[in-house]
Amino acid sequence: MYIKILFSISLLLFSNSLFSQNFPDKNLRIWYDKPAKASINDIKKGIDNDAEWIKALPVGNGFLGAMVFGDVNQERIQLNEKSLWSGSPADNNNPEAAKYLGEIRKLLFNKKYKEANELAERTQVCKGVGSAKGSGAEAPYGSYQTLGNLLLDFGKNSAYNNYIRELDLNRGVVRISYNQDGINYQREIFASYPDRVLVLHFTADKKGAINFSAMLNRPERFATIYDNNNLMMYGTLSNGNNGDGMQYAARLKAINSGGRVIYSDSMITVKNANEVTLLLTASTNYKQDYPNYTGGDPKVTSLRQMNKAASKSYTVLFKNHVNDFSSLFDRVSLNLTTDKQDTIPTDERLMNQLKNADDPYLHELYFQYGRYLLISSSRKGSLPANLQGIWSNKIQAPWNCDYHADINLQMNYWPVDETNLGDCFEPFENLIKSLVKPGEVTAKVQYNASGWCTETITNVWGYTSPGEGIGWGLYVAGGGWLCRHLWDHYLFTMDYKYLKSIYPVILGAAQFYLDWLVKDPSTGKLVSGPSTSPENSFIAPDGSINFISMGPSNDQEIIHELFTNVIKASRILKDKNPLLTKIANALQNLVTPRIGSDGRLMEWSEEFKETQITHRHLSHLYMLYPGDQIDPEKTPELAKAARKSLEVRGDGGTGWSLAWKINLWARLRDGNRAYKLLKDLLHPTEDTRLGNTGGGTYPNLFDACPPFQIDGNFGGTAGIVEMLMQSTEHEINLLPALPDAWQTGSVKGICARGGFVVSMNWKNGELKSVEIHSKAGNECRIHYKNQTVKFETKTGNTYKLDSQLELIK
Ligand code: FUC
Repeated sequence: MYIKILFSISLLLFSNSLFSQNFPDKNLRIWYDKPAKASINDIKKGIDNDAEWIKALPVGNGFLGAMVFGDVNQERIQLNEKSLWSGSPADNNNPEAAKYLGEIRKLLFNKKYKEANELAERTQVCKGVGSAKGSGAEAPYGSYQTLGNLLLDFGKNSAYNNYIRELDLNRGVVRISYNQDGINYQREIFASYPDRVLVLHFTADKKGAINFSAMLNRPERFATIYDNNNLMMYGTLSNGNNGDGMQYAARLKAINSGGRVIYSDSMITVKNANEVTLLLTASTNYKQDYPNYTGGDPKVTSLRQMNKAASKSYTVLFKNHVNDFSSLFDRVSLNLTTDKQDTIPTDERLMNQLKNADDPYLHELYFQYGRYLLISSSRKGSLPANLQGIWSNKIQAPWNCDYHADINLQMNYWPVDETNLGDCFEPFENLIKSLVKPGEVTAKVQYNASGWCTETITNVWGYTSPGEGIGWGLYVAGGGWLCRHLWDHYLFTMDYKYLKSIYPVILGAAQFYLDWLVKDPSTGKLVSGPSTSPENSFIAPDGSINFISMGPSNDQEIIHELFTNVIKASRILKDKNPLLTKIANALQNLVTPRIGSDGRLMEWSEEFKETQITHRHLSHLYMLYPGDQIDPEKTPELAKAARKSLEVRGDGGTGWSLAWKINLWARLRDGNRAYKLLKDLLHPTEDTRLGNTGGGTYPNLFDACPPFQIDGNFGGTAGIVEMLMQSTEHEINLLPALPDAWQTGSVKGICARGGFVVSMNWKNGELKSVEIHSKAGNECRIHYKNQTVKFETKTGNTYKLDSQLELIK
């Protein structure tokens, strides 16, 4: 391969980019000309309507989340606090499991799949009720739960006009405006990270025109009281053992100019005010081996937060929020169309796609919305984004709204570094670190192994045991997959201190697999098992349907990648741990996936027929994406096999499955197919029934699994990056999968592995110029079409290359 070496020593460029003139920043908004129905009388009776909830607009600061309905006469703000979980820590490790491992492996090696699966189902699942099959609200596993509702009654019934409800993506603010009885009203709502408060600001263009009552409620387990000049809602959730679990408190305060504010134990009444600011704070006594959750009294914590926020004016709160939010959001801009006309409400835009219209502006919006959602649901100090980010209106949430480590949790963080939101990674890092201790117990009890492991599901209580069924709950590769993201974050940041802090975690995971892997007696090679290829099943030669086998491709790929990364990390850190020799030896002896007789990449070590050929999971394609062991140019045979697998799998599936496919097709350099999948992901739907097909997008642009699941949003955002730029630790590949529909455009501020920030523009499908900012002073290697160049960089400097990949002086 020919690589041109560019000399950049004297070519250091503008630290303040001139180039940015080519990137018109847009004011992006999602907007509607009608409210989502608040139906607060139904809500008071405990009747919720998901069909309206998926029209409401989300705000969040990583700790607090809210869904704003924007109804005129009665408003509903559905509330969340990220740590609000029922349940409690529990021991679900199965002490009987380890002694059957040998027998199950033997059965599998002897191709007695049915017997092995039956024995595994009896012996390898967790002890106790586990996640209660995704209905854990009253079990120790628990469920993430809604904090409740802020319900506003404006006491009016008259008609209104000029209605607009919008989410201003650049500022992270929801705005509602309308005219009623000749008066122009406006509401502004945001969740502030610096001030840890939800803020609602009400104005009108006529004095004394603001009247409403405000209540707090919850579907269960709540009381309200007047306390310290606040309306306070508080309660205690179930610990899953018929006892008291987590405590929470939420506080509401009204600050008025003009008129009056009257508090009672059940509501706040605002009369004839000119302007009102409502502040809402909330907290729980969550305490776990996790930074920042120290278990304080939530009534005290929420009061402290309230008093702090209330000492600031609305203008200051607004400014603090916008500065904070925009400092993250504005790092990246994407332009796929010169059409800045934003005259079509977002729900109509979604529907218009059915008329087969290409709408690159919608793709820009969707891309940036993913970034908006990540900033809103994952901030330093908070828990990571769960299955619904931070937004759930349920007491029993779908799948407990937990953390699934067989794709979903990882997908939530696919766009984090690429889209310049590395600051939002910390909650994920901390969750993974917090799993080491309980995961060591699971490794020991369940498998008699050292190191740590975790499986398909986890919650805020440190759950690392398998689930209750082998088909979906047994997945020892979960921990290894999580570790990919710890290492990958290093590749983006090149932060030595960070690498040091995660090294013991990835080494501990590798240690587990060293104990776990066994020699296949027929080949002498190392295989993982008994294990599943996430949630897929196969038909054994005797016709039985089975989940577990030895050496499923996904396990082998993940373990291979982990061992490789641990060795790389050890070299950087100059670690000489004796385990490393063992890891290096095991790596040499590890089975890697094969291509089957039908040309597909094999999902299992044998050519089994899958029960469902179009299954939503794409686990064996892990090494194509998120992994990087398959590349059309470097490993063309494997790439061809992966393509065949994808073709046969088809284009259907859940939202997250479609999102994964965007990334996979982009990695195969097929921009038009990736684009097709993006359009499939954006297919409008209002179906909220739990299912494993029918993915699409709700009117508020939330991803439909269905039901709402946020992974598809994040996977979609990551996929758009993959279409425009791909990177490994060695190379940045520009416009690798540009679809015909995006022939002209620009992107600013996306990040590449190796510590680079990339901005570029292209016209008629051809690169015009690219700007590379070096954060770590690494050598930069750029690939575009069939050209590769490389040049030295200095930390903090920016380099500009023209369409021929020549450095511009
Ligand atoms: C995995 C998927 C399901 C769903 C659930 C939360 O188990 O197979 O489709 O996304 O996670």
